[in-house]
Amino acid sequence: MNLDKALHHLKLDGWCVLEGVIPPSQVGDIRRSVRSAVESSGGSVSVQGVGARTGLLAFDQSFSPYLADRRILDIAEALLGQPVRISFTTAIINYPGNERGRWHADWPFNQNSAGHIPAPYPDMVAHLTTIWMLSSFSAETGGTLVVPGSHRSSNNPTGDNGVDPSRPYPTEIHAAGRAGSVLIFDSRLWHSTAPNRSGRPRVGMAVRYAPWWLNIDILRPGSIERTQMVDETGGHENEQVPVPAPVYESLPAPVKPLYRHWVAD
Ligand SMILES: O=C(O)CCC(=O)C(=O)O
Repeated sequence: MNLDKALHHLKLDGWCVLEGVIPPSQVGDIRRSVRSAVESSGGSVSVQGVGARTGLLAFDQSFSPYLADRRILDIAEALLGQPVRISFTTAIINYPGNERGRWHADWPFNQNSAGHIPAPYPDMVAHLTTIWMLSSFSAETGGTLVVPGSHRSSNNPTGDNGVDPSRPYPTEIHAAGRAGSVLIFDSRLWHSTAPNRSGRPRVGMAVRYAPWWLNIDILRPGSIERTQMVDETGGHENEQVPVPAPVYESLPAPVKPLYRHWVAD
């Protein structure tokens, strides 16, 4: 898919799939490496049967060369301006039999997060979510559920918009693709964890790309924003540990600018 077509889909549908971002010859090793990072680091569980590891880059760098894939950065720069930064790097494993998740839009549009743009939010692209298919995604394996076009709404089911977050939505579909593909969507798009009905874990990775002008410091442990809006209020918010300096130094040159803002002191 070329840039114009991808931008067209993102504008109208809110999502599209880029195929072959990780070559078939590499994706098996990366899947095993990410799975091992989740399982050896005691990753958190958000939905029953789903394993996750936030701040994944501190634990595993096997996938790092692909984060600066030109097709992804061209889309991100066209929609967000330059420079673009990575805000989240989280591994997600749907184990066979996992529960369905709840409809939500991602940070900063999730109204349950301490840091959010209050609904009704303005109609602009402010954050991009990518879900990396380290296993093949399908209706059977638990390919992410999306509601096409929902990014054009100024609210989402976390914001009491009349849609039950726990129930199927009539126009929902599964994002599907071969291992090595990347689902990219406007973070306002309504989406949900899907049940994995296959016999194998579905391994994925959520990487989010933010514009330079969006304040993401609430995600950083110890920041003023996090202290004020999460620690002092007891609110709920995602956390992304900073990248250790030796890990940052080891990153490929094109990837370093994406994490320069998030290196541990
Ligand atoms: O792993 C998936 O398919 C969906 C994950 C998700 O909903 C999220 O990271 O916000």
